[in-house]
Amino acid sequence: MSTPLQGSLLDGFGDTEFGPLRDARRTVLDRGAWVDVLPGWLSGADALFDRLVDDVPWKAERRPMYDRVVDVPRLLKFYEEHEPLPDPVLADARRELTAHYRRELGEPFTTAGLCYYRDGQDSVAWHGDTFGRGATHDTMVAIVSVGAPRALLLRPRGGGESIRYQVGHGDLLVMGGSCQRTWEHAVPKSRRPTGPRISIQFRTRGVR
Ligand SMILES: O=C(O)CCC(=O)C(=O)O
Repeated sequence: MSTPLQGSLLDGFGDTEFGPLRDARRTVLDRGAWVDVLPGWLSGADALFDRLVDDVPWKAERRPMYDRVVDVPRLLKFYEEHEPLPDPVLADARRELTAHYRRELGEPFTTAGLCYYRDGQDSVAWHGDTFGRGATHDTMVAIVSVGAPRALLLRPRGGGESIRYQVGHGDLLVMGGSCQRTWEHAVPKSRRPTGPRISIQFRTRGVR
């Protein structure tokens, strides 16, 4: 079921500001993984959501599954390292994240992957970002969420109890350390009326 986005009352009048990244709370997971969370990092997130819906050339993809080809249940657009981003706020966010994490990460965030979950039926299955260096090296994936909140789950690769985060309306979640190869993450479908959400993932060169 599709539900229109209801803007947060706390979202100001559309100007975008970033909160201090030093306020992010880190949870250390096992096997060398960690997650930083900073709710409401971005103000003006609902205005950004509206602009991204209109300005990003969203693509519907299909992928083989067993003996069929199925729709990927979300719309996508990936911005390569030197590709202009669709909104100046994304460039500002990437710069802020790089300034804060660079010492620990050892390199800048370069790419931006955008996913548009139109309603609760859109989702992404359990996976780690293991195309490229994420399969063998520690890295970070910084996710900024705009639009309606969705559950983002993490679980240890190979099985174990999952951890649930609720992300939307300008929240920041950063997966770091070995997280992409030792843990998996997913955004499950929701049976409840669920508004649209856009996830913006910043990664380093060679990680996807
Ligand atoms: O929706 C999200 O924030 C997660 C997206 C994701 O895991 C992916 O595109 O690889």
